[in-house]
This record gives sequence, C-alpha cells and structure tokens, in this order.
Amino acid sequence: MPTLYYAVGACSLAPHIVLEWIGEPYEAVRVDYGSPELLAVNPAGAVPTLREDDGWLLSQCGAILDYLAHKHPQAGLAGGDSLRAKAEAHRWSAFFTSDVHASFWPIFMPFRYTTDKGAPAREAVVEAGHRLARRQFDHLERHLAGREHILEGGRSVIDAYAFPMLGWAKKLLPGGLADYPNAQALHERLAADPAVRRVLARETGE
Ligand SMILES: N[C@@H](CCC(=O)N[C@@H](CS)C(=O)NCC(=O)O)C(=O)O
Repeated sequence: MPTLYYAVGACSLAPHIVLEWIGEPYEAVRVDYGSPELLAVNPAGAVPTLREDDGWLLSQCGAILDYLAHKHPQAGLAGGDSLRAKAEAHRWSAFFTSDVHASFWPIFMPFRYTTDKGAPAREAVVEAGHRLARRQFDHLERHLAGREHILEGGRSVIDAYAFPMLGWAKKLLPGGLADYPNAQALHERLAADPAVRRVLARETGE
C-alpha cells in the first residue's frame, strides 16, 4: 500500500485527492516541515512524498501525479493516451509546478527572496508575488472558458493539482478569485466532490 506524506494546506493535497479518486488502499501520513520523519523520506524537507511498499520514494508533485495516473489507468485520470494528450498533461503539470506554485513562494516566504529584513522590503516581495500569481491566473482563466476540466480528456490529476493553488489564490490574493469566475467555478466543483471533501476533512480534522 503506498504512503503519502503530506502537510496541511500544502500542494500535497493534490496527490491526496488523486489517491482518494483512485479508491485503492493507501496511507496518508501528516508531517511537519523540518521534522525527522519528513527528512527521512525527503532530504529536501518538502511534501508531497510518496513511498511504495518496497521502500521506493518519489518526490515532486507533478511526478507523483503522473505516476499515480499511469499506475492506475482504470481510474481514467491521465487525461488521455494520445501523444498530444500526454503532452498537454505534461504542459499543464509544468504550468502548475513552475509558474503557479512558484508565484506563491514570494507570498508564503518573502524572507527567501530578499536579504533586507525590513517590513517594507518583505511587503514589496509579497506584492510582486501577487502580480506574478495574477498573471498565471489570467492565463488559467482564459483556458477554462467553456471547459469543465483543464484537460480535454475530462477529469484528471491536473484538476487535482489546480485545487490547492486555487485555494491559495482565494485566500491570499487581494480580491481572491473574484476576477476569475471560470477558476472560481472549477474550485467550487472540486470542493463539492465527495472525495475532495473526505480528504479535506481528514487533513484538517486530524
Ligand atoms: N517542486 C516541489 C515543491 C514541493 C514543495 O516545496 N512543497 C512545499 C509545500 S506546498 C513544501 O514542502 N515546503 C517546505 C519548504 O519549502 O520548506 C514539488 O512540486 O513537489
């Protein structure tokens, strides 16, 4: 049975949702950043990390999502099998890892982006993060026009990848998702999904 190491409020929510969608047995272990338990499975100290029974460890959210989608083809979460469908899944996974997730770093951890310890410098970094994130949500919003899911092939691991970041945007961007009705609608659809609700209850209830 695979074990997912996750932290509350983190991008690890995405593979947690995917494991629940797949419906096969798994274990979810809540960890704290910097804890020996997390460092033992991922020296980078980051979540998500997935451990298979034979001890094989996989980090990087996009890689974990891709692995789960292809390990369980019957769940239909890969977004399609054609060469182009696979390329689209890769494209959107990279978008969430490198563009969207990265735009939140200055918002979550401004101290990593300036050596100036003063509040104005840190506030400027947060503001730059807001602008960067808005740029990414503009792009996502245009893509979602007339679509229920991010990939043409229907519900996929990429929708799950979007979910925690839509939540961050709602909470942390000035105005939340008000300027992004398509993104807001995707967030609402996912938030109403019974599997997503179970995962959220588990993550916040433990
Ligand atoms: N590129 C990695 C980033 C993972 C990552 O940094 N996750 C955050 C939570 S969303 C984390 O564990 N942060 C801890 C830290 O940066 O110290 C991925 O996509 O999995």
